[in-house]
Amino acid sequence: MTDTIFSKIVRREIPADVVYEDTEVLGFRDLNPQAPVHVLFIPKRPIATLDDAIPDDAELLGKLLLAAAAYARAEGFEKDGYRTVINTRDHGGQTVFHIHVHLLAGRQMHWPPG
Ligand code: DGP
Repeated sequence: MTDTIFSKIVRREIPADVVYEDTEVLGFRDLNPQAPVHVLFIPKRPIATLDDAIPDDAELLGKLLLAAAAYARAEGFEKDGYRTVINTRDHGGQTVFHIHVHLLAGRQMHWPPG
């Protein structure tokens, strides 16, 4: 897949407000936050979209979700709750083609989304 801005963030070629990191996952604040807390969790090894994920990616995808949950718990959001979102391609609203989980917290979310 082609390089995206998120791979540049992983390589520290452009700055980001990194709030979570382990060997395979990076979490950093979204540039355009949609909630008081809006963090993006990405695998350091890029996958373009959820649709591009294959069975061999299952463990990595699981780690992505568990990283978001661990961060939310560490920040104390688990009691009130939070939202996790993966946008996929055009109709999903995806703009950066390096898979990412949005973690939104700190306010009441509504359903259905727009
Ligand atoms: P999506 O629409 O699901 O592809 O979300 C992409 C998000 O990435 C969007 O909410 C804005 C954020 N974003 C785009 N470029 C940058 C950047 O350079 N730095 C950071 N921190 N966030 C970015």
